[in-house]
Amino acid sequence: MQENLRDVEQDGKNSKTAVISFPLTKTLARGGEKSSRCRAGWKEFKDHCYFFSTDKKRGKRQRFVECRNLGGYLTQVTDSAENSWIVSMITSKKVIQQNYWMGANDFKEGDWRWVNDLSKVHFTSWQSSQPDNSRGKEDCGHFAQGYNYQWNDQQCNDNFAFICESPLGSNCLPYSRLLKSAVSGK
Ligand SMILES: [Ca+2]
Ligand SMILES: [Ca+2]
Repeated sequence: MQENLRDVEQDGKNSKTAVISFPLTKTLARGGEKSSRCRAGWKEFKDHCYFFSTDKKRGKRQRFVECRNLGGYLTQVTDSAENSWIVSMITSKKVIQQNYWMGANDFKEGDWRWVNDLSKVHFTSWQSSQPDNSRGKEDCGHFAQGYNYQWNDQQCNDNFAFICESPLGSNCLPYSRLLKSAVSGK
C-alpha cells in the first residue's frame, strides 16, 4: 500500500483512488475467471461442467427435463477418466454420497444408449453382475452406492439423485425427438 502511494506521488496527476484500487480489481477478476468457467453449484472437469443434484426426481422424464432446464443433459460418461472423476467426487464427499442417475438407458433391451444424443454406450463401468435387467424392468443406468459407485441398471422410476452435464461455453444438444417419443411412449 505504501509503495502504491509513493507511485501516485511520483506520477503526479494520477488520482490515488484509481491507482490503489487497480490491484484489487485485478485480483478479483483473476480469481473470478477460474470459478466462472462453470456456473455456481456446478463442478468442472476437463471441458465440461457437472451438476450433482441434491433432490431426487421420481421418473426419468422429470430428471431429463430438469437437466435440460438447467442447460445440460443427464451425464454421458465417455471414458474411464471421466468416470473416475465422478466417482471420486462422490467418494471424497465433495457431493452427497448416494445413488446418482446417469444418462444411460436401454429403451430397446440390451441396446444401451446415452439419452443426450442417443449414441451407443461404449465405455462402461458395470458392476460384475450387472446389467441384469432384473425382473425384466431395469432400463436406466446409475452410479450404485451399494457397488462402490460401479454401474447398475435399475428401474427408471426409482427415486435417486442425478448428475447433469454441460459442455463449457456452448449449449447442450437439443432435446432429441427420438428421446421424446421413447419417454412418452412408455
Ligand atoms: Ca434393461
Ligand atoms: Ca440391475
